[in-house]
Amino acid sequence: MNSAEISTTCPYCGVGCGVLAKAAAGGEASVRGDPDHPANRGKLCSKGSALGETTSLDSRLLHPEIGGKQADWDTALDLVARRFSDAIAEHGPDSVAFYISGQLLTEDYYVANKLMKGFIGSANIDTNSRLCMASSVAGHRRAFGEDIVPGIYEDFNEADLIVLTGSNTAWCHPILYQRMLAARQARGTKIVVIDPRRTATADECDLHLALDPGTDVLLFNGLLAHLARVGAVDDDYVVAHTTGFDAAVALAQADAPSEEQVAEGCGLKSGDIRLFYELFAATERTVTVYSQGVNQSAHGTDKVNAIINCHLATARIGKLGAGPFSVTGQPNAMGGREVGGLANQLAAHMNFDNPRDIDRVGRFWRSPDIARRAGLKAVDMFRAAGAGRIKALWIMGTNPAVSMPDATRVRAALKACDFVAVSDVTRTDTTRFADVLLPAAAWGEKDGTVTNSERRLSRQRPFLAMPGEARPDWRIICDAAARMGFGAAFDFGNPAAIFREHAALSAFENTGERLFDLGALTDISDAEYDTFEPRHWPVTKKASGRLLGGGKFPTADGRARFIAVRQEGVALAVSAEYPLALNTGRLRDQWHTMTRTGPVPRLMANTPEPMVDLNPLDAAANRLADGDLAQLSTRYGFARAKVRITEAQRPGQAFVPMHWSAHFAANAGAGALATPIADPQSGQPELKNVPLRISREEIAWVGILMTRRNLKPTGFVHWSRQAVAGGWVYELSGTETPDQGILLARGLLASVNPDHVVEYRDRKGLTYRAAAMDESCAMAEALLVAPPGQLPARDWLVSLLGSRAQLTSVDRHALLSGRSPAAVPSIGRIVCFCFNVGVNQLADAVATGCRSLEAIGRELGAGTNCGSCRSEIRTIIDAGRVQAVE
Ligand SMILES: Nc1nc2c(c(=O)[nH]1)N[C@H]1C(S)=C(S)[C@@H](COP(=O)(O)OP(=O)(O)OC[C@H]3O[C@@H](n4cnc5c(=O)[nH]c(N)nc54)[C@H](O)[C@@H]3O)O[C@H]1N2
Ligand SMILES: Nc1nc2c(c(=O)[nH]1)N[C@H]1C(S)=C(S)[C@@H](COP(=O)(O)OP(=O)(O)OC[C@H]3O[C@@H](n4cnc5c(=O)[nH]c(N)nc54)[C@H](O)[C@@H]3O)O[C@H]1N2
Ligand code: SF4
Ligand SMILES: [Mo]
Repeated sequence: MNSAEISTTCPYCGVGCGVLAKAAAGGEASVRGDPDHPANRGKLCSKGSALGETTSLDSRLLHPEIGGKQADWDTALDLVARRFSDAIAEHGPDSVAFYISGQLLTEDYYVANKLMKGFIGSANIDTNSRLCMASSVAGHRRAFGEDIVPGIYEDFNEADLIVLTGSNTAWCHPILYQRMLAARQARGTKIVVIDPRRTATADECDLHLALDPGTDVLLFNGLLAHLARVGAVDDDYVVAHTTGFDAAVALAQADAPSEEQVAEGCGLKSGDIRLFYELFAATERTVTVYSQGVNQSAHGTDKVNAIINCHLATARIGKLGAGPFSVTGQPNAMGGREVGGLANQLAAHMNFDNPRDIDRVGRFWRSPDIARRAGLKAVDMFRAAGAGRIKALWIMGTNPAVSMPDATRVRAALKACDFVAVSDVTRTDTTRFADVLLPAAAWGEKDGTVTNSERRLSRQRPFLAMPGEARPDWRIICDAAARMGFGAAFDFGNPAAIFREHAALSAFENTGERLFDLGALTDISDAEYDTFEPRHWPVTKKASGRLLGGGKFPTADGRARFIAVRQEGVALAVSAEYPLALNTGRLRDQWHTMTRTGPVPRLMANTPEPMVDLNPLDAAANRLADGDLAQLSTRYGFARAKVRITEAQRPGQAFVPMHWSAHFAANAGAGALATPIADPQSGQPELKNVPLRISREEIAWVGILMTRRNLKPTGFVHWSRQAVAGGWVYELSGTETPDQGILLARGLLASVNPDHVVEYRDRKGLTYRAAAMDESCAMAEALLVAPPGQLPARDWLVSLLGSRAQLTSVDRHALLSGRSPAAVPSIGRIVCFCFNVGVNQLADAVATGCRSLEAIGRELGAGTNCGSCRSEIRTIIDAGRVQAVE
């Protein structure tokens, strides 16, 4: 569509990096970091820099579908509107629901919320932010009276101490992490990491507190008690600007009377705790960053308030280099909070607990019947759908069949629900349940605004044409609203018109009591919207970046509130039956349910298979070796994954990435294992701690299929697949006898012309090797089956898939004999994604004298761009000698 470079924003994490993008050949895009965007100043992480490879995916949804068959937009939208209207007429507004997402732009989000709360008259709209930011929202509201992140990114550059708690920043907010490391270099900023795992983030820090899961409240209560004890409290500030200090300190002291008791309760050394407390007490410029290790907890809101209490006590809020800082996950998590996308918010930071807010929003929207009370939160919404109380459900931009806890029950609910509409850009585990499927415009095509973690609004701009019949989400929602009889209120010509209304609502009857205020943008013209430069809210005549620094808070009395909290027990304790604590989270190169990052070979290279991380002691206790297939069970469900033994995992704990769906593996989903038990304040489920049992799967055969085809194997105990250049690699394994396994695996080979297949089977029926060639004698697929641990090297075969070169007789011979031709050196698993450097190249460089990150950087370039592989490179250097792997 557009051959000129346009400036837009990365659609992945809440850092909100600016991207310069343009269309390239073959539907791909070329992208680079926007040097002028204040969030990233030209840098991009591994995911951002691979964006160009995600735009040409062949799995895009191109047409609406009804019951799995292509339909036209009018018929599809008529059906959605009719099913919603019928349900509302028959069972009332609370019989319908929307489940939406931080993938949506602010304008999409605004109209979805307006339709449900203002016009349908129910607040049954919730978002995947319930699984993500809800505890931070609740904690902010309890402490500040409004959902405010006080700080801005500049604070990371200006801090002398950065506390990262429950945040794997190096992988999940990589560009912010680079800022922190730059501050460390420039001003000696100390970094403390609080995380039960030794993550890549912890690899670079000054102090790592590997606390027991879920014990953050105790740790921060101990800190508050320490601050009070050593006279580090700013008494003037506390007296002038806060309430509740005495009660909070009293409870903290009762909860955490001494460092020894904190050490005992958190599973830490008291010396380490003292070090942290003393550092915090002594360092004026302290930023505490928190993310899902804090939010995704049965006591997430208390964790947030325990942190904020310590910042209030020291008056370190909204000051240069000082403040609590909840980093957002999704590209528009913050925008969703602004429009009120959560079931217990109203709109523009107004709330259901204030009748004047309800009245005000109702008048602004000219609502026929505005919702008057909070709606169902995600977990309850799916329960209600499963129980038949939700008759029509519309899911937009999220994949709950994978990402919701207790996912098996969620799938059953989707199946049971009378009517499910899904708007997505691709097929997912969730779209399988759609009665109506609506193809949405994707990143690169859609047009609107997002807000990042530091409250900075940026534009996403299109540079690609919408493929097929795809339409932007805001338009799909407005068209459905019109068909439900609300056309006048949804008659928006473009995203700018929606944005103007959103800005006007934020300023409506707002004389300063709501800090979220875009008043100065109420009259933004279409042309100004097009050229909008990134800026922080509030956007008023006297706006600034940081908030709350002056000590005035958006509460009734203008004071911040200390919240007295105590350490509660974990939601579910480990037992003899389920002895391990299962933690779930993210990998460096994957995004959520992998719909966009999974098909990109470069992003799959670092961790190609679903795995479970275990401490060596737990592996040994369960007779598990590295690479073994394990069965994982919790009281909610089960999954399978390959064991990865690592000292980074503490004994008694396991870690499974959240990413794998049924598109990429059989039964490897973390969602099926996770508990729906949620924080009572925020309704955010505990996704970081569920009791787990692990056992060895007795595998009798393993196989590997390399193919150009996009297959969905069935009937296998375990399979997973990896995108590679030219196709896919499938890992297969089974408990059947090897000859049965061979039979099963052979069933996957295409019905190719037998003349074009070469195959070998040993006499005992234990191993099998075959290759199928295309018309020009290039390898179209290859299958290897063998007893566990006996598969031959495959790198060279995988490379043949990509190169499409003719199979030489040497190749065929090598294939059938199970030995790779020596000429193909393997670079090994990719470590540095930006420069495509593998573990074997790094090992070679170390062996030939590169003994520092800088030397490696000079030699191979590795680690010199986004930096997210630096800790892994350091580990390789430290190991000194690494076995080359094929
Ligand atoms: N690569 C990548 N980056 C992403 C995403 C992605 O999918 N992939 N997703 C984005 C989104 S939506 C989000 S929400 C963010 C999430 O970003 P993060 O919150 O940084 O990521 P997680 O891996 O979910 O969890 C963070 C850490 O919390 C730790 N943790 C677990 N339990 C506890 C506990 O009791 N206390 C403490 N203190 N820590 C604990 C875990 O061990 C884990 O290392 O990432 C964003 N960025
Ligand atoms: N066990 C466990 N579960 C978790 C977590 C965890 O740490 N552990 N983390 C939770 C968190 S923090 C989050 S944020 C969620 C994320 O969970 P999901 O929201 O389910 O994850 P995504 O894969 O990002 O799903 C987004 C969907 O939107 C589609 N999409 C992308 N762009 C658009 C668009 O413009 N319009 C439309 N209509 N669709 C679009 C994508 O194709 C994809 O199917 O997972 C949560 N679940
Ligand atoms: S840090 Fe986040 S926003 Fe920036 S490029 Fe990486 S994924 Fe995108
Ligand atoms: Mo998230």
